[in-house]
Amino acid sequence: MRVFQNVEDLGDLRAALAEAAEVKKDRFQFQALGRNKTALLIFFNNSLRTRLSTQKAAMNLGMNVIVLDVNQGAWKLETERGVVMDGDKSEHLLEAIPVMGCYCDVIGVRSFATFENRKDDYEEKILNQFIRYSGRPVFFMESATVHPLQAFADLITIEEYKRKPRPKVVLSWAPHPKALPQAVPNSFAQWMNAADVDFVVTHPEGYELDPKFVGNARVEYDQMKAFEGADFIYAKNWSCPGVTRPEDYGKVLNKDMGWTVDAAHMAVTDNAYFMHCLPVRRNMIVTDDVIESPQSLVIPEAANREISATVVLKRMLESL
Ligand code: AN0
Ligand code: CP
Repeated sequence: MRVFQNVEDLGDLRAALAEAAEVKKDRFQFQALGRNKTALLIFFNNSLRTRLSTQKAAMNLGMNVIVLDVNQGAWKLETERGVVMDGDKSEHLLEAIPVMGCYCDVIGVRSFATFENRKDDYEEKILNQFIRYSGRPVFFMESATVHPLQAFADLITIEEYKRKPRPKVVLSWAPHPKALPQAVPNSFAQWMNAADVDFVVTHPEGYELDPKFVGNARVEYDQMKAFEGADFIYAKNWSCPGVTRPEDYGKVLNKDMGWTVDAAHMAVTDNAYFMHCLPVRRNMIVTDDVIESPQSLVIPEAANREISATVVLKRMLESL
């Protein structure tokens, strides 16, 4: 595997889930694969889980790991061609990327949406430059539009906890004070569409996800109705994707606290599990009692980030 961005990059999803279960039985069984190989993890944005779980995954496989926080200690990077670099940016991405490629065998990159320009974000301008110019396999650690390591971990978690062959999974928008990217809901929708689940998306009007990710998934604007009989509730805030009104891209259009996932919402489900990728703002997205309940899977989900990253790095090492 040379690029890990979309669910299709894993090929057969059942086989990938079986591989994840195999890795989970003994996460150190492939130590020899990574000997004398180096993973470089580049962060343009903050992270707790992705940073730790991906580093751990690389170590499980016997790799060496270098982590670079671009905004702490590296030169400030220009990303546009044609710019006269007389400002505060000392280096261009077009030199920095191949240089980074010299020191590693695989590269992971986190670079969030900037919300400056929908087209640039949805064309994955930054990550595509890493793919093109690094000369290395590249895996997405949350890009402008996708967070596949999270979605893979979420699917592993659903596989582990489902109580029926085809569970009802609901992706629910929830309120948040700041504008957040669409990467997590985009990938979650893409992966659920590929998995064997009954998938429903619920959000206020104006928050329609890009058709490229949401596909033909059922959209229900009445959140309570969407929750009825659900087996898994996956809460997440996202800012306006700008599908119907491009001028609203990246804006916070709604802060309606009626969408916060609380006990009354959970009561209409089929004793559903609660999921969130974290970090989560309590009593905005979800109430204390729901996230602390026995039905909350937020910690097992985070733990499975190590498993999804181990499978992805293993696949990349096998293709070197
Ligand atoms: C990010 C987001 O919503 O995409 C990262 C989530 C994994 N969250 C924040 O920036 C708070
Ligand atoms: N879920 C997730 O990716 O968390 P971090 O932003 O802390 O890496």
